[in-house]
Amino acid sequence: MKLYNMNLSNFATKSRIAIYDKGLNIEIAAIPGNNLKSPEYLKLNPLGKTPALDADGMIIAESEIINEYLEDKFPSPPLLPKTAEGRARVRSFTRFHDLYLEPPLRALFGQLNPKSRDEKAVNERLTEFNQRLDQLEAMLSPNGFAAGAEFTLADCALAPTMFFATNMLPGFGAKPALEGRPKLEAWWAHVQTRLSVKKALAEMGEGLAAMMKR
Ligand SMILES: N[C@@H](CCC(=O)N[C@@H](CS)C(=O)NCC(=O)O)C(=O)O
Repeated sequence: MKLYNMNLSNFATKSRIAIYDKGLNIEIAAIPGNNLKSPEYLKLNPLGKTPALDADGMIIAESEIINEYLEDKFPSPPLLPKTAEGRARVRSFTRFHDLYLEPPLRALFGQLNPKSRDEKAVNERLTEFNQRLDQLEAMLSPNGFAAGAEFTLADCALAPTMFFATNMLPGFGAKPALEGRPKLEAWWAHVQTRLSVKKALAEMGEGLAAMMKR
């Protein structure tokens, strides 16, 4: 199997964390043509997004579908609880991440340059993102990882986006993401001790440093 990856992508990092945590022998591959819209990559993944998994010939797109597939295919060690209720709890985080938390942060990527920044749009997105962080604070378990004492797909989804949040918000002069959010602060410190997260976030950091250089 092969994961079509970009280290700086929070969605690809979400799937790399699951792969590393399960200790899977999956090749982490560059995007064919080094471009998400190259004809050779679009042929594999018409969405032109990263990540995509080549599961021995079947291409699976969308990070959460990839992670759920990996869980189905390689259930041990598990990244989902055994009970239906536990699974629903984890999935409420992954869905919250994809639908509500990440989009306002993503909308800020195009506003990084202070010279061309649309201040009104930035303020709107920051307000929305802060509301989402408050909702996350309310949802987080006080027991170590996002959904409880066990590391799960919820942590895989949230950690890469929080990497961006903690690195990006100061650049907008915004209130730091962890300030006034004690559960989020405790979770963020704890999740970074997980070796799979440590490795994947270090790779994101390398990707960020390379982008800043450019
Ligand atoms: N919902 C998708 C989002 C993937 C995504 O947007 N990836 C970004 C990189 S972080 C990308 O490929 N962007 C290029 C584009 O949208 O054209 C997933 O969960 O995999």
